[in-house]
Amino acid sequence: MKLIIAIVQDQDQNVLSNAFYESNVRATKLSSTGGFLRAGNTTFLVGIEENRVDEVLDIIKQSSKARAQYVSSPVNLDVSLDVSASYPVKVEVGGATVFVLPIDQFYRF
Ligand code: 2BA
Repeated sequence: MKLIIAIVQDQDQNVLSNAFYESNVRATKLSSTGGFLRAGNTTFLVGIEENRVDEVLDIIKQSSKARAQYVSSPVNLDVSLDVSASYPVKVEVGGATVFVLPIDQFYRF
């Protein structure tokens, strides 16, 4: 058995939830926040048999899109005048960040 942790953008979470449901994949959805953009994203926990890991990875791949986001980055224009401004920096986010971990034991009591 494996634990798949998938971090996706909030815009994709509904599509992914539905795809898991239709494929009979059990998942838990957590609201999370990215450390870099400090924007909301969604983390899915999926406990799955080893022979279904590739199937789950395919579902995640199909349901997650990469998108460009812009972050305001402070820039100092002139050190001597201490004038600072910010300019938008383009960041490519996603599709999905996925970890696959071994599970030692799994119980449902
Ligand atoms: P955030 O941390 O908000 O990062 C959003 C996007 O900003 C990242 O997209 C990446 O393109 C960029 N980024 C992140 N850290 C950066 C840095 N130090 N310098 C320059 N650009 C940076 P993704 O890589 O697709 O990541 C999407 C979200 O997945 C992340 O949101 C974070 O919540 C999670 N994530 C990504 N890598 C992770 C890791 N190694 N461990 C845990 N969570 C991770």
